[in-house]
Amino acid sequence: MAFDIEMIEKVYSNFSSRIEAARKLLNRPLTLTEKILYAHLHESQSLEDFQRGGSYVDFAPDRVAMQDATAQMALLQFMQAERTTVAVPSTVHCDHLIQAKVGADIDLSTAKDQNKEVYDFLASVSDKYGIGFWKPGAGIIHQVVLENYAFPGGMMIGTDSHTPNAGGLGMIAIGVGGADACDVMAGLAWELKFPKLIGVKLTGKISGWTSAKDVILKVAGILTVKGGTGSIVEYFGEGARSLSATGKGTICNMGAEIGATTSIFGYDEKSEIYLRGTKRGDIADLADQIKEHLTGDEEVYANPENYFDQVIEINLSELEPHINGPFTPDLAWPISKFAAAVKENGWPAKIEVGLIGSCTNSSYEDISRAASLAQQAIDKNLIAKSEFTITPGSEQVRYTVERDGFLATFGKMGGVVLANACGPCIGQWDRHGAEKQEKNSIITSFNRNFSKRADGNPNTHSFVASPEIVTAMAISGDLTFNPLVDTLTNSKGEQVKLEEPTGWEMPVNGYDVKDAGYQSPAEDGSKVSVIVDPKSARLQLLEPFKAWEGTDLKGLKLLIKAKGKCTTDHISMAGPWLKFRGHLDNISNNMLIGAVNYFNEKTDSVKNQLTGEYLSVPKVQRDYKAKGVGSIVVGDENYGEGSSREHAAMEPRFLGVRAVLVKSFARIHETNLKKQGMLGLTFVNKDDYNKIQEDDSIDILGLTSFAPGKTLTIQLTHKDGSTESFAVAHTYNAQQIEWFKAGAALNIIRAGVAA
Ligand code: MIC
Ligand code: SF4
Repeated sequence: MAFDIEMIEKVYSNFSSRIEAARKLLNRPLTLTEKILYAHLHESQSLEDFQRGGSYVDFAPDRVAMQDATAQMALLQFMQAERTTVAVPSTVHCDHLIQAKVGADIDLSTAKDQNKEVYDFLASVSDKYGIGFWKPGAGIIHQVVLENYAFPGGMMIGTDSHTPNAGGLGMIAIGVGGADACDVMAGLAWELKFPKLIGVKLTGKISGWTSAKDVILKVAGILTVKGGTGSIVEYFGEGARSLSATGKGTICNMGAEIGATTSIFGYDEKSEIYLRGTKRGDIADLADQIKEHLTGDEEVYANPENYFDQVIEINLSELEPHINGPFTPDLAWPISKFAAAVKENGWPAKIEVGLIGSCTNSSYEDISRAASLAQQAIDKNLIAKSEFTITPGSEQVRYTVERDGFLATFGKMGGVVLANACGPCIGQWDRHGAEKQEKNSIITSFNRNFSKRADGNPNTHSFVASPEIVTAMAISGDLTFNPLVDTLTNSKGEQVKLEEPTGWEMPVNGYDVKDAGYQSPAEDGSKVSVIVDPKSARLQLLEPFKAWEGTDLKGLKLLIKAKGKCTTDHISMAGPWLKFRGHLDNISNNMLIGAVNYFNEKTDSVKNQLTGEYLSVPKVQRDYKAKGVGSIVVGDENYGEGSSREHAAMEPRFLGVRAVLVKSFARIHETNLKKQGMLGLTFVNKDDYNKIQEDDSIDILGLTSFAPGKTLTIQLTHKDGSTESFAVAHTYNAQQIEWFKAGAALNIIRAGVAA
């Protein structure tokens, strides 16, 4: 079922010749990233067409993976492409829609009930078009992909920003919006701006309390949430070779939090151990034959400064465990400095809940190491002070760690095992008491900690750490506890210390699973019918967006000038809204409700320029739409960071916003806007952001000669009648300008099919 050895053979058979050609052309040794990218150039693209850095390049990915919350929109779009099957192996994973409330069994059956319509839709579309379907309960997309589909040297796109998790096994795996997935499944090339390269050299060896997670927590602190934008991060060095494949997966997974296009490690002994351990020895055999191509050239790693745009060196032997947060994943604290930071900033020291698992950290190694601490708590008469939950990443891991007794150990410590799904990580957490909005702290082994993300409470201070640290902190119940040096008082009044965690990289008795939760598609999908009830509140067939009217856009109203951080969670919140991911009209009612209005510092309260009233953002925009008035959204730095969800681009498009003008964009969101026929523009001079006033009427000029590399002009007419204008930049290439003109990229595919 799971892997496609023939496809992999085909990919590998191209490797040597392509890489040799690239080496000759560039006349220098190559990084691993370059090798895999060159090996996956689309046939329409010749090697000579481009040099590294900046330009758009067409690629031919080997696979597509989609999770349920984004697959709905991806597949609704794919259905319009009118193909009989997908052009590359693709899978759907039901993980995001399962709410965490009581525990695995009950939550899973409730989810199957509540989401039946959506699961049936996804299952039938998968069946029809030849897509592998992973049922609810099978696990979280990235863990299931790592265990079954990731392979060294491969290239995959996935409709989720943490798709880079597969980089742990040497794959270039990139998060995209559903429209990109739709293109690749329809057999088209996939375009990406050729990335910059950041090299991270790992020396030394990890030990004691430190784990792979701490590498990325440290890197996030160095590079910040923007620092990886437009770059692929390649890890190498003896330290890299000492990390397990799943540990590497954790590092690559959370590379999404620094905005990196993806992250990658080379193929090594640890990759081989993992492939063989997950019953994919035949892939390991094939990879062994072309080993030298599945890592960067020796000269590159010997003198990385000559081949990477930026090099970071981290000595794992000296790396301390880290805790990052609150509210942003790049606020990095070495554990020795954390207690002081908690006190100085007045963060609530009491830890309400510790949560381990998720797509980031739920390997056998993670769980066994965390369980070793839970066992110590039991042996040393310590009673965990915080609540504690475990979210396994896949049924295979869950089954194996249950068999090996770890889940029982957590149970004795008071832990609750949640379903193999995203649950609390994406606001699918029905946390008792969250509605009171009390200031409180939680600590998780997840990757993101934006405001309101876990439980909808803006006052929840969420911190991110390794599963080991989360477990130790949950035992202590206190953010100022440092397990490396501090003692705890046990139930007998004695002072006890937790020893360093221990665990196993791979299960000694192998992985096992009874029912992994996979369903293969029908041999002949033509007889499968996909039904969408026109009255459904959760699914809605798409109507094509209108083509551009061919003129400059004049008299647009300012919908909102967003202040500060505006992630996709602020633009299209998840949690309670996940249920509308297949219904564009309904989900549009959450548009930008989390963004802070610059003019009144409030969320979800903007001025309707036609009536003067302050109302919720979607309400105001619906009024503009009804009256045929276009609008514009203005934002700050790294606008749209976070998720791959294209709803954050489709909602404004659907409701009649014409342009999004910001200081800078996060990569996936910028592409999503372009694909949906929106204008995504950036200030040439960032201070021009200050010129925009609440009652402005805005013109976008220069569209009739819209061309790559050429700025457009914004003209503001202020309330007092005065005007100001300034230049704005864009990154549209010729093809993307066509998307804008056609009203959306999909309109072009549709026209192609019809022709
Ligand atoms: C996330 O971690 O934010 C999500 C939920 O997995 C998203 C995808 C989504 O919004 O459906 C992501 O990271 O892309
Ligand atoms: Fe799911 Fe959280 Fe991972 Fe996103 S980051 S895929 S919501 S577990």
